[in-house]
Amino acid sequence: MTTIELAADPYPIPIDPGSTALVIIDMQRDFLEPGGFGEALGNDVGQLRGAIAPCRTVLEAARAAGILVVHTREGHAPHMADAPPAKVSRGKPSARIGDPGPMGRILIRGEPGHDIIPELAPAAGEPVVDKPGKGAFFATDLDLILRTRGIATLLVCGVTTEVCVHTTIREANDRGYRCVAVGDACGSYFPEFHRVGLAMISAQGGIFGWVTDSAAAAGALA
Ligand code: TIU
Repeated sequence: MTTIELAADPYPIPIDPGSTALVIIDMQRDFLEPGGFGEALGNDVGQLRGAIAPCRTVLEAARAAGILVVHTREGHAPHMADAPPAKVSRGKPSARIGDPGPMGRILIRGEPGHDIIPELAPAAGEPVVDKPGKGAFFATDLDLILRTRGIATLLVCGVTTEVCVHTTIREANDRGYRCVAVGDACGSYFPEFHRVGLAMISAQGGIFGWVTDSAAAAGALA
């Protein structure tokens, strides 16, 4: 076991690459490109693009270091029997989940909008976890994948900071994983929610985990 120290808030965290996974949350066209779910909810999708390059930096470092990389995607089956009406009917979006859009049916598996953006396309052999909810552990086999590989620590990137990244980190923390959010590799439609979302993770001595940045994470894995 090799241990490396990763600079983070609220204090540096020792990392064993052999028991560490990179989890990239929902870097899908539906959230990052015009015409998808994020825009249908009334959001400026351009707010998320700053997370792409930092995500790529960490992804390349993780691949070079040989650590497990897991990608997640939020979405529903074409029949939508897994889409709770309470989720589908929420708010006043310009298009609802399952409606046709320029990238296919909104947030539906198999449609172009559901794909991960090309810049962060999964490599062969990297697990892609399809999730119906905001958290990546709910109704998925993520916990089984991580435990099977002996993973204890998660580096977490993706979108959006205060929604799917936060929910996943909270779920993981309760399951006993050490979570490190890679702050600049996360993004929100609301800069203030991004800032406060990260602060909420590392506050109180790291109540949900740690926060680092892409340069520190990539440097530690090099
Ligand atoms: N709306 C929003 O901020 N996020 C989501 O609906 N899903 C994810 O965060 N992936």
